[in-house]
Amino acid sequence: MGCCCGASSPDEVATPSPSVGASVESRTIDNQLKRMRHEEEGKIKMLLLGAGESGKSTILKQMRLLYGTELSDDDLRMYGVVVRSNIVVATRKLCGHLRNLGLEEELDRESRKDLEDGDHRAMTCRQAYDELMAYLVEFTVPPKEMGASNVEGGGTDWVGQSPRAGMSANNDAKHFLAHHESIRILCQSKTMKQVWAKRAAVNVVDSHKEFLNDIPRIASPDYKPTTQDVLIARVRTTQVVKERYRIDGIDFEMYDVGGQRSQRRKWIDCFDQVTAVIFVVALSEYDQTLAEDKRINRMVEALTLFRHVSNHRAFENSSIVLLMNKMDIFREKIMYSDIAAQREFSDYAGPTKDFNHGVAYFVQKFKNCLVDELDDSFIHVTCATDTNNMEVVLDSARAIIMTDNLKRRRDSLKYTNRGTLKKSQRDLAAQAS
Ligand SMILES: Nc1nc2c(ncn2[C@@H]2O[C@H](COP(=O)(O)OP(=O)(O)OP(=O)(O)O)[C@@H](O)[C@H]2O)c(=O)[nH]1
Ligand SMILES: [Mg+2]
Repeated sequence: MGCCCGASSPDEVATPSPSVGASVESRTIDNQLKRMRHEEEGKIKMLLLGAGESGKSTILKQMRLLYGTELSDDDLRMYGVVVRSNIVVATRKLCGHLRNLGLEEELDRESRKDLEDGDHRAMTCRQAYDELMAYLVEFTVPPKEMGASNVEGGGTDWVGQSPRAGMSANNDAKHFLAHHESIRILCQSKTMKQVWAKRAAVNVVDSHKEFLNDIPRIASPDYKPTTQDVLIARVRTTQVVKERYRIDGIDFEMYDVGGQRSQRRKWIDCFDQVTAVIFVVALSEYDQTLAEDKRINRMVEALTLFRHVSNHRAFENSSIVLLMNKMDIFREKIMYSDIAAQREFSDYAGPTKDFNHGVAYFVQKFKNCLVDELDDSFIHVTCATDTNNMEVVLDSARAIIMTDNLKRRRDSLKYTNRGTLKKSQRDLAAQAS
């Protein structure tokens, strides 16, 4: 956000004549500036804001990877459980969607064809689907018994259970170990590929495709999550998370909040003395609806939220950095999901399947939400799961925030000082008359 101080126009400000008073004023400004610079060097408070699933926590994970301490085995076990549970959640949604799309017969045909072609796997894709529907979606049969090695405390399974991941994730992780072969077979089917292409209606996390394509590795007893797995693992934020990092001698205090509607009333608690808001938007979600309200388009929600945040009084003196995130998914998605085909974005007049035009269109929509001009240097197109990209973006955002903050404080001082001088002149005039 540009400078937002209540500036008076130059005509209103009386030019001070050189005097002892003026030089004292100028020394005072210098001292105040020095103090503020020290304050700045002491702490920069940054808020990560944006709608649910836009990528805020992933950015915080990148901060941890780039500037924080290494993840412990306990952390990795927790993420291992989350990854396995993410797969089960995605499978449930995709199986339900396959049925709703009326593709069960298609699956039957595919199974028959596989058998005719001499593909005699232990299970057909239809059998895999039936098993998953029964155990994971409709719960028509009790949970499968699992070998002791896969339960309680780990056994020979490195990940085992993690109390930090919560009961529901641990249960899903157990289901994963019991049904991973069926999940793998179903995900490889052509029918499931059709379901995947139509996933927007059921809000499957796009990046979880990487997990679905890598089931045997994740099911292995030796499985230990990689950095990429940690970045792709999804845990909905339900508490305000505060973390501190010391970067180049400066303390950064980062706040991550839950973006879903039910979480937003907690935001206000961290609105005080904010140096910068990093507003995260998922570019790829232009054709999806909210997890919490299926009637509302996600991009429309992000625009409404951005308008509210960027014009909020609490951020009058804060920098606003806009991250247009999930560019990797956006690049892929525009190839089959036309922007102009979305009712909310039917005014898109650019060419179809064009990344640059698409990005520019959405950037302009966000710029239009602001009263002040948002300089392009405050906008980045990002992929939060790509550490190299995020290192460059976070470095550049840090630099621009520091510069903007110093400039805005200087301007604010200048105006305050002008106000003081004007008042002294009025006092002198009053005395003289
Ligand atoms: N492919 C890809 N996936 C991303 C990107 N950014 C985030 N994700 C994934 O999107 C999912 C949601 O990201 P989060 O960081 O949990 O989103 P959030 O904004 O913190 O969501 P809330 O906590 O609900 O507010 C995770 O599975 C991430 O790995 C990106 O740029 N590209
Ligand atoms: Mg989060």
